Amino acid sequence: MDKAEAIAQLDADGYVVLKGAMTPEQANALRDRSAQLAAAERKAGGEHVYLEGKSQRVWNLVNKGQIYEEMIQLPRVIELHQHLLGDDCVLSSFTVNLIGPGSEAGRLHFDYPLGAFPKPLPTEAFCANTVYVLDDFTPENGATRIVPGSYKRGHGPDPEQEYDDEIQLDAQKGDIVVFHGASWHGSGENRSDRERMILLGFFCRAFMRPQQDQFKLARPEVVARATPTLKRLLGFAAQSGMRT
Ligand SMILES: O=C(O)CCC(=O)C(=O)O
Repeated sequence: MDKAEAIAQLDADGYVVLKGAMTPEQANALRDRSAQLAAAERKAGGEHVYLEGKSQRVWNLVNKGQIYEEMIQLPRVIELHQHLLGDDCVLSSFTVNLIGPGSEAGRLHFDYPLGAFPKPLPTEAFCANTVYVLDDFTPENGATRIVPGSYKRGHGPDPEQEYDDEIQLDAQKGDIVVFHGASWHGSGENRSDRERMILLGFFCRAFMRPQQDQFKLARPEVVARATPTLKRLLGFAAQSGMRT
């Protein structure tokens, strides 16, 4: 799928699946490193678990391995976020999201900080997400659910309601999904006996406060070797005047 086709689908449905956007080597390296990090954080304590302790997030991936620095700035990912959020868009957070066996479905929602916005929301995006698929999605293993076109409704989902037009993403290990941050989405119930892993590369407009302060958190060695694109994503071009 070329860039124009991807944008057309993104604008129509609020999401697009980029088939085979990672090489098998990249997907394997991301999965291995992310599994290592999740296990190490559990062992060390202080890990972030949720959904009754059956699911886990690992935060701040930019600092946790060079492979993440490379993968967050894939041109095919960045060009779609720039389409949605402007050429100067920044990284808001980059996390592992591991849905363990027996996890219930996550709540259907739209992304931070849209809950705090006046409604109705405009259809223009203020934030947008990227799903790096590291395990084949199946209907049983917690594949991400999404309501196509929901970003045009101007408000979030009602958590008490079921939506007939909700679907589960059909994607395989190595695919990347980009979606408009106002698209209603959530993780599926994991009825399988294996965990389901994705990465979430979350972006926002340059004038907004990111979910994690990438500018302050980035380690000096990450900044020292950062490409101009990564530096911009970390917020180096988006700081307000610092003259005293
Ligand atoms: O893991 C998923 O499938 C979706 C996760 C999600 O929506 C979130 O963490 O905000």
